[in-house]
Amino acid sequence: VIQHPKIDRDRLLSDLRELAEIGKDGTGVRRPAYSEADIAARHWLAEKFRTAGLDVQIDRVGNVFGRSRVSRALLMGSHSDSVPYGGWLDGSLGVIYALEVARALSAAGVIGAVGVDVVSFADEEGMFAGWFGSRTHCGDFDDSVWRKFWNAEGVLLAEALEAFKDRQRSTLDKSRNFGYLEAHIEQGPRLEALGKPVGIVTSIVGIRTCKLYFSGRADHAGTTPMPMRKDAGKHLVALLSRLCARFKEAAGEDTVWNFGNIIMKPGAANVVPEHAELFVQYRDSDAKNLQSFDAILADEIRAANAAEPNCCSMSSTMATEPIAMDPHFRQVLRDAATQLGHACEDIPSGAGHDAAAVGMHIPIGMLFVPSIGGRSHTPEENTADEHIVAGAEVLLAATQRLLESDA
Ligand code: HGY
Ligand code: MN
Ligand code: MN
Repeated sequence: VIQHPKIDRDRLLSDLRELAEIGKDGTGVRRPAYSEADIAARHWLAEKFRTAGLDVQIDRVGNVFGRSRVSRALLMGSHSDSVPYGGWLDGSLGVIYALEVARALSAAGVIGAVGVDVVSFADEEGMFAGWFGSRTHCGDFDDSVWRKFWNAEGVLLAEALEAFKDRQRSTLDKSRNFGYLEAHIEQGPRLEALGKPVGIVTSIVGIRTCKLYFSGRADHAGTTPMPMRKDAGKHLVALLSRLCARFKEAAGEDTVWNFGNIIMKPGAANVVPEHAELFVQYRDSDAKNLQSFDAILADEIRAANAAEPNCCSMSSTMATEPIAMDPHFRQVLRDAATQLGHACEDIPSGAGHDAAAVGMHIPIGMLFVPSIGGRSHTPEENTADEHIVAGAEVLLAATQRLLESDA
């Protein structure tokens, strides 16, 4: 018997809160990729997917899938890893939404020829490499990168992946997954300011993330005369201050940039730094602005090496282009929100999402719910329960329409 599918509000909220217990840190979570808590959360999800009647796979890089037992399905989900001191909803919301939608559709007897596949991608936050799980699943990373990326603790990606060494690889099956739908908290202040519970994402920014390495020579900081020093830190600071000035000069209206970490080694007040690292990231939805920043960075590295041969090198962990959402998915999300009487607004995403990686291969759509105070990537991150429930209802209605239109 086909019934009207319904979000179970209590089950949705309690699953979200239970997941937030894993790696809980105050009001937030600490589940950086492949930490004990991240892996525990993946096993917890696998059990939830199994109980929902989905076929479970944890793959070779830790992506967790719960697949409907049909040959065609809409892929839905997000990620369950977090930044080092993250909030409880970033990523988790989209995964639990997808699970709840799959449960609601199957309880109502709606899943016929076309179903829902639920996923939690691994290392979305790029503790090793941004969107690592989704990009690997989509075939855009081969195993050579396992030996090229480290996390901030100096753990090699290949070593972190030992936890999944007995697992099979997964590959995006385009004949099965005809699209990918991801819901997420907005992580910014716009929906709240507009007083609207739902955002229909228009595009995701392009992102460049890289590390700059500086080399010098360790020496006694009290006895080595200034002209004799090879100071890696001095090169870093000089280049950083030039980047600050030139980025500001070249920025478009919406360009953002960040210097997320500085490392000096050996790291003592009385030792001249032998080695230094600077994390640089910039984002824009206009590819031209990204290219001007690329050029400035390359130019400054050249200038540093001209002043002191081989003192500076760069390695990029992410260089993605802006990507637009599928117009049909956007329309279906908008219709679903309208049908349910939830006000919605078109909104670009300044945050990166797995959808951007998957969207290189199949159509994508994204829905946002408001973030209280616009806060995210901090334990302060939160969303009102009523908005959490509203977003799930819109996602459910949109999913049902997408399944019907594909069937
Ligand atoms: O960094 C980001 O934009 C995202 O939260 N992964
Ligand atoms: Mn995040
Ligand atoms: Mn996220």
